[in-house]
Amino acid sequence: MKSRSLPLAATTAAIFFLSVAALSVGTAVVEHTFVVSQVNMTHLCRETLVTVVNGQLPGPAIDVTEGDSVVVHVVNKSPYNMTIHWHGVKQRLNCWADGVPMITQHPILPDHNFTYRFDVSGQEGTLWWHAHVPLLRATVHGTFIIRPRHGAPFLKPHKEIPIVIGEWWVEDLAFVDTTAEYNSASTINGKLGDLYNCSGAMEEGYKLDVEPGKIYLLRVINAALLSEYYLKIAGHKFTVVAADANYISPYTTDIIAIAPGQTVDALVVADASPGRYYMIALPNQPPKPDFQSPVLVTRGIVQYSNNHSSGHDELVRGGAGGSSSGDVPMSPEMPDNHDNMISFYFRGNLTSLHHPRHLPVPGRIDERLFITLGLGSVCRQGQSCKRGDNTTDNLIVATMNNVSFQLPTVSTPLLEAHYYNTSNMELLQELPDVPPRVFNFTDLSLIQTGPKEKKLEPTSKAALARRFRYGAVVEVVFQSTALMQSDSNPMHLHGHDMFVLAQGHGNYDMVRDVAKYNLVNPPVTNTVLVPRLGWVAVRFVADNPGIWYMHCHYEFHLTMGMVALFIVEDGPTESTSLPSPPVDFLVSDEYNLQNEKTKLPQINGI
Ligand SMILES: *[C@@H]1O[C@H](CO)[C@@H](O)[C@H](O)[C@H]1NC(C)=O
Ligand SMILES: *[C@@H]1O[C@H](CO)[C@@H](O)[C@H](O)[C@H]1NC(C)=O
Ligand SMILES: *[C@@H]1O[C@H](CO)[C@@H](O)[C@H](O)[C@H]1NC(C)=O
Ligand SMILES: *[C@@H]1O[C@H](CO)[C@@H](O)[C@H](O)[C@H]1NC(C)=O
Ligand SMILES: *[C@@H]1O[C@H](CO)[C@@H](O)[C@H](O)[C@H]1NC(C)=O
Ligand SMILES: *[C@@H]1O[C@H](CO)[C@@H](O)[C@H](O)[C@H]1NC(C)=O
Ligand SMILES: *[C@@H]1O[C@H](CO)[C@@H](O)[C@H](O)[C@H]1NC(C)=O
Ligand SMILES: *[C@@H]1O[C@H](CO)[C@@H](O)[C@H](O)[C@H]1NC(C)=O
Ligand SMILES: *[C@@H]1O[C@H](CO)[C@@H](O)[C@H](O)[C@H]1NC(C)=O
Ligand SMILES: *[C@@H]1O[C@H](CO)[C@@H](O)[C@H](O)[C@H]1NC(C)=O
Ligand SMILES: [Cu+2]
Repeated sequence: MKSRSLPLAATTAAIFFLSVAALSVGTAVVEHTFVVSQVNMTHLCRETLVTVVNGQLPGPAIDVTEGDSVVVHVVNKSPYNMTIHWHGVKQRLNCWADGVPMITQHPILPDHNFTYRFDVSGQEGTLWWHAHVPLLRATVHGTFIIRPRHGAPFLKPHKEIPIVIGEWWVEDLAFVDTTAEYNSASTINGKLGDLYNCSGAMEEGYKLDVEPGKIYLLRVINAALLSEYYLKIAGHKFTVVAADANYISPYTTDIIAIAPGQTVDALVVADASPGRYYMIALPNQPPKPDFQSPVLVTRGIVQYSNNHSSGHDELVRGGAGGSSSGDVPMSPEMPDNHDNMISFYFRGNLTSLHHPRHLPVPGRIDERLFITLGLGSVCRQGQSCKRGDNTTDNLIVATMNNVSFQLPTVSTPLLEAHYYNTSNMELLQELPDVPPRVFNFTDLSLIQTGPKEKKLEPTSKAALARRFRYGAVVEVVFQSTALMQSDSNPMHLHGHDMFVLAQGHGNYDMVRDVAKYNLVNPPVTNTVLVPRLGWVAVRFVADNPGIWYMHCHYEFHLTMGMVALFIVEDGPTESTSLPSPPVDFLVSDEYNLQNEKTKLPQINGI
């Protein structure tokens, strides 16, 4: 192991201002230590063992200014393999820090450490971090805020408030069956709220104190595994100003739709009559015949401070009169949880703000992909099996263009194999540009109900990947299908932002739908929601060499294989090529030595 002494401050952040001349004035190195461990937390009358960072849920916030460098020492005291992904951080020329196990790095084993180092330049806004290990991201996550160096293009808020929407699972996540179980509650900033109680004791809810007339910036993050959420605050409106750390032309609405992986920044003016107002987050879902999950609403309270009184108790009881009378806070009217049009319209109303950070949409297209998202079945064992109502032979998997992702069994992470030209890369199978067969993708009769493993479209598993030349402009149309179910799909691309050109219902029709493209000011995001029984067209520039995970951010679609790797090749120069791994990055032989294993893969050059 390369010896490198980690700073021992095992808590929170230490910020060092560098005097090194090479760095531009004012940039800092922001250093954190993340101790991942298990703690007992009690909710809903049950004690649950949860994996968290620094004993907190949500975990520690990272707060930096554009241009800063970030150093995070992860100390894994949990019994699980761990990696941390910096969701939405582009990691330009630094794919090594992207945090995907066996793609960009070896997992951090229990009782081992790993240090992430990266710069946050050229982007600003609300992002987040989370474990990139199945399910554990439900409790291993936190905010990642990049402040603009030269001010944001909207009114300076009085306060900035993170609103992290999450889920509480009473089961130990390590043992959750990814196809059958649901969370037990939804949460806002880790709190379940007063819609949940046990033995008569209500769960604590999130409380936001506001002062009349002041402006608040809500930094909303959906850290949930399962659902898109609708967020409302009674008596108040939101003005959306950013999404996925890209500015949005101010859009005023009384409801926010946010899918797993996404962030929305919205200004809220405390302009209602002083009182108390519920903030409600409602998960949505497709209607029947899709399988119906329990509707787990959570709520917090926005309460006006009353400067005529001094005590806390007075504040909690709320101000006099107004629209929220007495002790009962005013509730927002929530839509039906099957109303997916609210999400569709919310997204349809977003356009990017004219801002120096926003580049024009590239006009030329070098590569076109049409990717269908669905479910299929593979044989549990062997090449062939009986299909039909027999529930033992088939396994349900999630697919892109009729192939389900399966990590090849390799001992070297793929990025390392790619960089050092070792042989593993032959194990990858090319993601087809189009699905193998055209059918009515959104035909409702394809939705399967009843027993889960009925006869399904047979499909296959492979390590799906697609290569792009450096600088290629890629257009991807994602098409949700009705194969077995009619879920939407929040597709997340690592290392790049995407221009979201258009969305629609039904089957994408190239001739008809190109006319709907917004090539002027489309929103730019790292996660795009493909509507249920519909499609989305995106464009991105493959200008960040490395191997990037591209996947659905619904945890169960992800674990079931709705993944592909986008490999961006090196450009012609050093500044367009993936550099060598960072000095303290353990490549496989070092990692294996550290873990006292004996079989070493052959690595050149180190
Ligand atoms: C959690 O609680 C269980 C049972 O109460 C106990 O055995 C265990 O040691 C606790 N674990 C931690 C990490 O506190
Ligand atoms: C953790 O990672 C090691 C090394 O890659 C692997 O051998 C082991 O199976 C992993 N453990 C789990 C629980 O995934
Ligand atoms: C991990 O970091 C902690 C805290 O800095 C240190 O005490 C421990 O020795 C390190 N463990 C390893 C395996 O390097
Ligand atoms: C507790 O929850 C149940 C239903 O889940 C509800 O009927 C009851 O009124 C709640 N109790 C309190 C004190 O809120
Ligand atoms: C209310 O009180 C707080 C602190 O007690 C003060 O900072 C704030 O300016 C006051 N707001 C108004 C509207 O008077
Ligand atoms: C914008 O939102 C409004 C209100 O929900 C809706 O009627 C309209 O169709 C939306 N516009 C687009 C382009 O989606
Ligand atoms: C499943 O298949 C096995 C072997 O082919 C058969 O014995 C069994 O009865 C079948 N079960 C059902 C529910 O059809
Ligand atoms: C990998 O192969 C490429 C092209 O063949 C070559 O340019 C590069 O130097 C090789 N990298 C290493 C680390 O050997
Ligand atoms: C596809 O299926 C949908 C829903 O079942 C139906 O409304 C539509 O007409 C079908 N389209 C074609 C081209 O058959
Ligand atoms: C998917 O691929 C399988 C082979 O793996 C094939 O049998 C099936 O017909 C394909 N389905 C579609 C919808 O293309
Ligand atoms: Cu999905």
